[in-house]
Amino acid sequence: MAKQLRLGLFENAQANDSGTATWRHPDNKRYLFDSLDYWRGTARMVEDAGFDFLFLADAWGWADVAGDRPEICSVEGLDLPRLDPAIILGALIPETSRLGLVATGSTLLEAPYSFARRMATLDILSGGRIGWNVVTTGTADTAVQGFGVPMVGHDERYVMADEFMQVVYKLWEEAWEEGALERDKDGRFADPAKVHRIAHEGTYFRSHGYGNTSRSPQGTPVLFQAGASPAGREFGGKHGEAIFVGSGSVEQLLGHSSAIRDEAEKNGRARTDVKIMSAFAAVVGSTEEEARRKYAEVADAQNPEVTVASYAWFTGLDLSAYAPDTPMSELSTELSQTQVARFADKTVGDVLGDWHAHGVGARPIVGTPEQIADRMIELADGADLDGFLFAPTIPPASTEDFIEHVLPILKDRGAIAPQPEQPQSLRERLIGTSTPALAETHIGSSYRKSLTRV
Ligand code: 9WY
Ligand code: RBF
Repeated sequence: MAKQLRLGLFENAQANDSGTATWRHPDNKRYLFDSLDYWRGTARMVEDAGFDFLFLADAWGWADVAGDRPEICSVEGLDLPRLDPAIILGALIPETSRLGLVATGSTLLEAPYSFARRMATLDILSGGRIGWNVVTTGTADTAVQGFGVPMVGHDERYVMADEFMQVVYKLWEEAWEEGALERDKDGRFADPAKVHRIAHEGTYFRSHGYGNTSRSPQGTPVLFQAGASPAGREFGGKHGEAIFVGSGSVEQLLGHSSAIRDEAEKNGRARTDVKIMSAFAAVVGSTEEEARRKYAEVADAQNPEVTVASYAWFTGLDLSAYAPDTPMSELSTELSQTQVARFADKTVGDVLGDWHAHGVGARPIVGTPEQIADRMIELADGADLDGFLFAPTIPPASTEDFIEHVLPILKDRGAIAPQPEQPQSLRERLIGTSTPALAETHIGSSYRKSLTRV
């Protein structure tokens, strides 16, 4: 019996993403990212197809090359403009009934008290279908300028993120107990014994008093995490419930998944308590030749200026300023370290070529539906993955192709987890817990007053 995979759709509330520019492609509709119809259509399509969740990435700031935002960024819609992912999720709640809805949020730039309320509101209104992708923001240099806050170094951002988690666990798990709201017109609205003051006095954050929202169905939204640097993995092993890894070979992905499961074990969790999902892109053709032709259309849409500007956005590094034979191992960044580390054995010239057509994102598997389905199963089995985060190269056409041609093969082979019969919280559906609450082995559940720990 094949392993039953979980599926998410990777989307981004801007015209392009992942450091590429495919918005001019005739089948691209995401250049209309600021229309509700685009998001409605996308959410319904993946819910009907049986995806477990829709995931919205997010970033702040803009590309900066030699002190300013290059004009190519506006010409190609590279970094800006975008919409707020959490508000899009709010609009999608009434459009969907089973789909998990996941938004990225930054621990560097959000204020924990208001952020906790925003997530709790979404979780309440959706009946417990919300997830939060915890990021420390890898596009930070210009982001902090907009916020007028100091820049924080890469590893320190994860220390700060850990403290952010302490504050939001207090608000989500400790402040309001389950069942605090009685809504009894002849009695009381809430039970005062179930409403608690919280206190946090830390290095980066202070918060005292009562939480602004009562406990939501899941309490803490399902915690997603994608940091691939050593500090990011450590954080993921402690707090993450679903972890995204980039794409790669079976060996590379197995390396990532076992490192993350090791980190989970160090935190008293089971290796299977973290669900590992790999970013996955596919260019599907009825023949290999057709698939290669379709991929060439994507690659042709790129130009070197896009590459330089978008690489600078994710890393702060201006590749055009280095000799092409410079080894990438000589470069370092305080921004998204993943984007330097993954090219450790390459030169600057290689990256300028390789970045072409997939940017930071997943390098597409190009082939027939059978070849793509085979590859997914091979990767999942060989690298101990729990599922995939499908990242469309041409949104939404690549997603439609995947659903129409590849998904039926995966379903036939029994490789896709069935849709839940009843609406379920995202945590029960994706993580496999028996209730919507955090597993008892998760650090966040130690903040729950009502939980009797043995
Ligand atoms: C995203 C996928 O440096 P790290 O690799 O630990 O620098 C902090 C952090 O922003 C980076 O982590 C960055 O790589 C995390 N990251 C993603 C990473 C991966 C592997 C598949 C998706 C990611 N999505 N950081 C985002 C995102 O949407 N926003 C973000 O700020
Ligand atoms: N975003 C980042 O800020 N830094 C990253 O290193 C990063 N790596 C990614 C890797 C993959 C495989 C994928 C699919 C996405 C990644 N992202 C990253 C998310 C990025 O593509 C996202 O669209 C922007 O950050 C938000 O506009």
